[in-house]
Amino acid sequence: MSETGHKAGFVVLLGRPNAGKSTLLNALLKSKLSIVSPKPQTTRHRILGILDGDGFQACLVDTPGLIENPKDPLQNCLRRQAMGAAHEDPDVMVLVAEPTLPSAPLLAELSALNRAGKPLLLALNKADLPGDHEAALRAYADAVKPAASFQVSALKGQGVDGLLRKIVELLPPSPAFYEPGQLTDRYERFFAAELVREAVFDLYSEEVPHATAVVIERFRELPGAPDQIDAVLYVERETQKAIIIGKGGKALRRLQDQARQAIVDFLARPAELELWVKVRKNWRKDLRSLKEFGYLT
Ligand SMILES: Nc1nc2c(ncn2[C@@H]2O[C@H](COP(=O)(O)OP(=O)(O)OP(=O)(O)O)[C@@H](O)[C@H]2O)c(=O)[nH]1
Ligand SMILES: [Mg+2]
Repeated sequence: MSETGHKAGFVVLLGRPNAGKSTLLNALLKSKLSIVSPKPQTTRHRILGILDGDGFQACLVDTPGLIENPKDPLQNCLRRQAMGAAHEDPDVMVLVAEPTLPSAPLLAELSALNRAGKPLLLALNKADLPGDHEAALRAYADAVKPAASFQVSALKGQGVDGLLRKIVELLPPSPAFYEPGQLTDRYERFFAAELVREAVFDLYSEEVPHATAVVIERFRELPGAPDQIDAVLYVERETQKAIIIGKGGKALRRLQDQARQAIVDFLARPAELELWVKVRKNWRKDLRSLKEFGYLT
């Protein structure tokens, strides 16, 4: 124990795309911080969510899904972000998995994560869905040898408190790393960009969400007036730009309305949002663009 008996540490949530890591982060925080979608490869950054509790501070890190075979430089960046978080000496790792039988190469990769000597917890998610949860739990547990396993539903909040109790038990004695009450280490403009991306994932299909990056060009806070936010959506091709804008600009207006509402809910204050769409040819393969958009660090 630290002198005050306080505990604190870093807890990395890892797993395949779509396993429910971001949903679990939000459930642990009881606050919507990380964007979520039914499509894989939604999260593109590490996202810190700071959870203060009675005598502890858990610094929870959501990560991009671990892609088995990256197909372009963006996917390489996502993989590197996630593996980097695993290798930066977290105090606890939480492997978030879906209740389906994992492939052998995936198990081999995941079991390697447990050689860092730090406790690894298994959170078999989506307990509310039908399936052979026991078989999936056994397959993962045999391969990765977690310190403890939990069946949870991040979506319904089931089992999340038990997982949190174990996380807190494993945190080392330490003073807090962040000021009490601080939820994250990123600026509001980062989350505004993420919420625009979340609306793109919700409203468009096929390649469009994955081919879209969002850059906030202006974020002005004005006393007594709504915030003014201007964002540019970068897509890879003219055809994608046409899809985003839609006939007579109808699709773009819908996107703007949905994203603005999400931003207002997040900021808890009025905001105006204006969107522009630009083509940056094949940006997912272009290292300069990946750097500019914050994916290559
Ligand atoms: N039924 C059910 N669905 C869930 C649960 N947790 C997450 N989901 C859904 O699974 C989908 C993926 O959730 P995310 O939280 O975005 O998954 P992720 O692991 O962060 O995905 P990436 O960011 O792409 O790696 C979304 O549609 C969630 O609503 C759960 O406990 N039960
Ligand atoms: Mg995610």
